[in-house]
Amino acid sequence: RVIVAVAAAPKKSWIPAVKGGGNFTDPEWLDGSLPGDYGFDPLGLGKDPAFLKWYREAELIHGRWAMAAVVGIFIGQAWSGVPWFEAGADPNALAPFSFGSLLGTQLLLMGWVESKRDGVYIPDTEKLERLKLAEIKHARIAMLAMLIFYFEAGQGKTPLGALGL
Ligand code: XAT
Repeated sequence: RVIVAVAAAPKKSWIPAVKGGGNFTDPEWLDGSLPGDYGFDPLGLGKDPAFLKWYREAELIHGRWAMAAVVGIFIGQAWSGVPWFEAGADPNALAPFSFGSLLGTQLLLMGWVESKRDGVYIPDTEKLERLKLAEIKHARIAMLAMLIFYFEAGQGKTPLGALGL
């Protein structure tokens, strides 16, 4: 146990260490075993291990949707000129492609992904941990981006518009 503690890199914390010791110590339920654990849980939501597992699952799923959404919001508007928050408003608006091409594209892309399912690529542990950390970091920044997109939309602004594009 001692050897592990000595060998492991010091865990990064969300709050810089305060000289002379602050009031912040990482909660013991955040032991660094989860990728992207910086000891941030002031409300203690993850105290119960079952909840912690559930919250991590929710964080990942929200993050993956948000990552897809951020890309979709940029590409959708660049492609069609329609802001993401108006895309569903016009019942007469048509997608710039037919249902057939949508279905065909879907079949090709999903078929390709599914065909990869058997010979699953399993990176070595070190690489896997790096990828997991990258995923959770990208997921978090995408969720933050979505939050900002919502505020922007409240002012009638789009991400592309706000960038002056
Ligand atoms: C608190 C304390 C606790 C520790 C900790 C804490 C903080 C939590 C925070 C959570 C923030 C979550 C966010 C999630 C966003 C403080 C409680 C860590 C800060 C911001 O002790 O918990 C539609 C049509 C359009 C095209 C397209 C479309 C789809 C959009 C989708 C968006 C998904 C967004 C998500 C955002 C999550 C359909 C609108 C692409 C799918 C999942 O035309 O936009």
